[in-house]
Amino acid sequence: MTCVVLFMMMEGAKPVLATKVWQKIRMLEDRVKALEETCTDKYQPCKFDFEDGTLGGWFKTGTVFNNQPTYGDNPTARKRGQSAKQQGDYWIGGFEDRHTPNDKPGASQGDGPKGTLTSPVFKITGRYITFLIGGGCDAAWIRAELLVDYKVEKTATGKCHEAMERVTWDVIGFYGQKAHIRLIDNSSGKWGHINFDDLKGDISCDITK
Ligand SMILES: [Ca+2]
Repeated sequence: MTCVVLFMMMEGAKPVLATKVWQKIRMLEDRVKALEETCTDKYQPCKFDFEDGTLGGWFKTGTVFNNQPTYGDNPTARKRGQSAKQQGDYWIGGFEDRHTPNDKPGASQGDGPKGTLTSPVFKITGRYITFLIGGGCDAAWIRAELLVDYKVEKTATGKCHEAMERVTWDVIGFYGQKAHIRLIDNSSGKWGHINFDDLKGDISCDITK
């Protein structure tokens, strides 16, 4: 309130100036609050690489992700001629059906099954989010989405090749906001699957959940 009075008393100053100052103050307060939350024990930097052999709290619908994550370079195991180029041992492979090292190398479920896979909520704490993506290349049916407050803000898809390539998004415009990654497989046709791995960057997760 002090700021409003001061600016309105200044010669030539207009009420709209005070409004802009207050908007700026609120924005800074939001950023400080987000930073404070990130610095508490509750929120810690996190990544999602599936290396414990589980989906790690990702929520699935449909059936395509029932046997995920996939173990090893399964396309190479069945002599596909295209390496998945996964990070580590485990990744999301919508065509694959080899969940553990004990399952048959090279086994696949094909392009038929469909579904979605949504990450746990995370907080955006900086400029970049990065991940590996491969598989189908028609974003109308196969894609990864950035959801901010449950609204789709960015999308990416593969290149109709099993090899995953790294995609990096500039997310500074969503600093301090809560977000999810959602994988969409809504196709049973050729290249109707998504490959995904190694989501990381400027994100923090609530470690109490
Ligand atoms: Ca991995």
